[in-house]
Amino acid sequence: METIAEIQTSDDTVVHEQGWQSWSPSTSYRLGAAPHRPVDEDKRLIAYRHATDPAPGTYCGEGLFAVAEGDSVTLFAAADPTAEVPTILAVRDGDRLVISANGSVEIRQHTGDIPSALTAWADEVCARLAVPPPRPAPTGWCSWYEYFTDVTADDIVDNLEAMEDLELPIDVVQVDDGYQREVGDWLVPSGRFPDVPGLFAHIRDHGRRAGIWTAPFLVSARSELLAEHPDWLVGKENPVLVGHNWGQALYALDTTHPAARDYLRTVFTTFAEWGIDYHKIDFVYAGAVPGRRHADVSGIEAYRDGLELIREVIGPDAYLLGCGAPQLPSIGVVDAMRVSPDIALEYAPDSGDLSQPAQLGAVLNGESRRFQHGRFWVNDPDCIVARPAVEHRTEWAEHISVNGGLRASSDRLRGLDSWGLDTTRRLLSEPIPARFT
Ligand code: 9PG
Repeated sequence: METIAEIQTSDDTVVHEQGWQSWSPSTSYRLGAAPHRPVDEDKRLIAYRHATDPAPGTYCGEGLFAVAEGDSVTLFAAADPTAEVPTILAVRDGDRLVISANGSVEIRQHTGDIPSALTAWADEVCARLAVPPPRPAPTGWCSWYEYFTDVTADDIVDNLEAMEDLELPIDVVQVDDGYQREVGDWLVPSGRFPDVPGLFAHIRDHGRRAGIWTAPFLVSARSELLAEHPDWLVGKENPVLVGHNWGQALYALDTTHPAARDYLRTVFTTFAEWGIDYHKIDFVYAGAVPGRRHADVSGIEAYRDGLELIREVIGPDAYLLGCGAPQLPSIGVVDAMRVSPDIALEYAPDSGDLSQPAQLGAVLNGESRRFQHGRFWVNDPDCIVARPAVEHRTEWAEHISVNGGLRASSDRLRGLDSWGLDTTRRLLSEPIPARFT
């Protein structure tokens, strides 16, 4: 860490942190307010940047940090955000704030508020990297927030028929986690999906596009992938642990290993043969963790390589949605990006960790990352859930209406009451600004 600036502060100083990946809390704080941090090691591994563990009282932005004093904003930004994301720390020293970073950072002065400073920076990054304006997103229906991992092929067909009966404007039917037997074994169906290619053909026969969920850079402890190819993991004989979920340990696929790359090619080529042209790639932070790989490259370079490989295989016309994804290193490769933790029935997370599923964290990040929409990609605020069981469902619908680029419903459609159905229809139909200002 090297000191890069010292700023005089006052009672009105506000700081802004950019979190590492989709689920990492990202927001502004009045100086002195405690920043949102992981409540335990498991959550830290799954939702925060591994190499960063800021001391209490330290503010921290991953590749992006701002300090506002009245209408004067000092922005600290990664000089080359798709290649290197310096951790930027801010510590108070009396009435001064000492800023340090572990990589190349640009310091920019801006007159206005923090969102306008972030917007101006994002515009410049897009121009510099020649990022084309994102295509408008298709609308969707996603199985996750109603069925979770218990989803069955019949559930998908039920909803496919319901959206037809209800005449909902849904372009893509996206099957989420649960069709596969294990995380990593993307071509091995779970018992609840007897004919995966047949199901996708059925979706297309009904005039909808077919979408699928994967966590392409994750390898779970119980997977055949791990049993057969332990050498494909980041860390090799000492595989790097990237979290626990689905009741098991999770490791990272080495996206620089030639045979692992061939496996990814096979998976996504097979999906294309099944007629799938919409991909939600999840937990992709795993591809960027530091650790030993086949090629001697940084985690971020390996991640970019992995993303670009997927993009190459699915082709330019397929739609690619990142989730659990490092934000800045994904610029220019994904069409849409989850900018927040998951929505849930609960307004606030039980654990108190704002990276965890609940409306509070989803809204916090969705608002903070508005500036990314229409610049780096289309912002995905997470799914429309409008059934009565959703706490504060009117607020969630309003959040999507104001901050949402991608629109996808995730209720059992026949279970919606009239408010839920009307709201779902409205959110799927309303015009979406090409970019937010
Ligand atoms: C499928 C889900 C859905 C969802 C994704 C992602 O911190 N966590 O343990 C954690 C678990 C799951 C999760 C997010 C965080 O959800 O965002 O839309 O696809 O995976 O398993």
